Amino acid sequence: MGALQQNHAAGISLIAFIVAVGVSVGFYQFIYVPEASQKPVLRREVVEPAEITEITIAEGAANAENGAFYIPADKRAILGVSNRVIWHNADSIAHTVTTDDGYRDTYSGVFDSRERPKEEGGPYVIPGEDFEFLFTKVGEYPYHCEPHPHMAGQIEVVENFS
Ligand SMILES: [Cu+2]
Repeated sequence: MGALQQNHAAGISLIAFIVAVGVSVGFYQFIYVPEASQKPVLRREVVEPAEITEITIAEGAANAENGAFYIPADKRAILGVSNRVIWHNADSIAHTVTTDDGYRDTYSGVFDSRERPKEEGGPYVIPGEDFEFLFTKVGEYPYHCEPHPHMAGQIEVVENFS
């Protein structure tokens, strides 16, 4: 091989190397990274919101004439700020907090106090006790009490626009 041909071969190798690097970077940037970021990774403030949204289960709520059941019946929570909701049972009998439409949160599971294991207080929210649920998506979440269907409420989770 002459010096010119050696240079030529080296040039081709260099070009092949540059193309290979380019293909690898392209694969990583345009195929691998977008696929990896499709996994449902929740923002820290969504998993650990700074504030709690509180609902009270009213005294006498089992009675349909009571007028007050979940207080407030409609409540807005902000995703990443106050999307952890706690229901406190201020009544003297047990109630549930049960989704109307079978909503299952990808992080928290089914929105229903009856889904809780016994050691976490389930299935009922007994007098003086709490039920808490972390909503990780924007949406409207209607719910009711299973033994007392006249008890109805709704949580609306909105985006944080501040
Ligand atoms: Cu009830």
